[in-house]
This record gives sequence, C-alpha cells and structure tokens, in this order.
Amino acid sequence: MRLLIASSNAGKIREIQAILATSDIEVLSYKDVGLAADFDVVETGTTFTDNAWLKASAYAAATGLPVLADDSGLEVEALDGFPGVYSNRWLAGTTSERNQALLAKLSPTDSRNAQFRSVLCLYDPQMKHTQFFEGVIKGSLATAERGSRLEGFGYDPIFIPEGYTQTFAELGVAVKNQISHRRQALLKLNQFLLTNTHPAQPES
Ligand code: ITT
Repeated sequence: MRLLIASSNAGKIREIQAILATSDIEVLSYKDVGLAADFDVVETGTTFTDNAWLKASAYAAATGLPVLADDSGLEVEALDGFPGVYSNRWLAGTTSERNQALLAKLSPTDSRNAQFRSVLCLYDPQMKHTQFFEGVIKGSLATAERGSRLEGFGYDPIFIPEGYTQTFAELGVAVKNQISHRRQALLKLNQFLLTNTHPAQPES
C-alpha cells in the first residue's frame, strides 16, 4: 500500500518513514508527489483528531492519494495539558526558545510530568474511508535542553521518557522510534492494515 504523509515537518516525516521501513507500506512525502514544501493547511481544530483530519483531507484533495496525517503535541500535567494541539505555534520564535519558555512556566514545586500524544488519520479519498490511531508516551520534563539538535525535533531536548534518565534528543532517534507516541500509533495503523486486507470501507 502507498501512503502519502500529510506533513511538512521533516523530522516527523523521517520518523514515520523509519518506523514503517520494515512494513508493507510505501511511504511518500510531498516531494515525491510534486507538492510544495510549504503546502500549508491551516490547523483551526481544537483537538488532535480535528487537525489530523484537516491535514489528511487537504493533502488527499490536492493529490487524490490515500494519505496519513499526524497531529501531535506535548501535554504538560502542571499546565493542564498545555501546549497540546498548540505545541508548534503557541509562541513565535525558534524551537529552542519555545522549549525554554515552556520550562520557564513551571515553578520548582510543580509536577514535571508530561506526555507526548500522536493522533494519526488514515484517509482514502476514493473509498471515503477514515480511521484514527492514537499513541501516547508518558515521561517528564528536564530542567534544561539536553542532547543533540540533530536528533529528532521539537521538544525532544526537554522530554525524558518514563524509565529513562536521558532526553529523547540524548537517546537519539533510533531509541525514540522504538518507544515513541508516533511508534505506538503507527503500530496500531500497521496492525489495522494487516488485519483488514480491504481496509477501504465506505463511511457509514
Ligand atoms: P505538520 O502539521 O506539517 O505535520 P507540525 O510540526 O506543524 O507539522 P503538528 O501541528 O502536529 O505538526 O505539531 C506538532 C508539534 O508538537 C511539533 O512541531 C513539535 O513541536 C511537537 N511534537 C510532536 N511530536 C513530537 C516529537 O516526537 N518530538 C518533539 N516534539 C514533538
């Protein structure tokens, strides 16, 4: 099966391609189908599911291809789940500035618990079939950025997955891709496709 990744985030696309490399799914990016790198979908939804659907439907409308969108973010317990769906745009500036500004919102006595959530939307525009898959990884926030910016993206330098002492950026993408929220959601997608040899059912 060929799936177009409905994303312009290079880090996210790399991770999805790496995780699905051993599956029967052939993953295409916007480059493979001649879409512009800045093909933009305005994310007006208030939930990961809404925004995943907005991205999936926009890329499918532009190409006619079956697509896979990922809407994801970091949810901080002491901030009632903030920044959540707004993870990529709650503050203008660089990724590092956002990471530091997020850490600055926590007082020394606040819980440092946090989790990443990924919601995938699989959409086949021919069959009008839509399916969602979710993955979560629990962890905690470091007190400062740690690790290489070349590893992963976004909040990886400040997120320590449960059971580890290093951040995702220190652990590296090979380890991250074994345990991440995205990995868990993609495992569900892969399982769905394996057990549904004809996944494209009309919407009810
Ligand atoms: P697309 O919409 O084009 O896919 P995006 O980066 O805007 O790219 P989202 O709207 O889903 O994607 O925002 C996700 C943000 O959440 C992302 O930019 C990071 O700031 C953060 N995030 C999600 N998953 C992450 C991960 O695995 N590691 C680090 N940060 C992550």
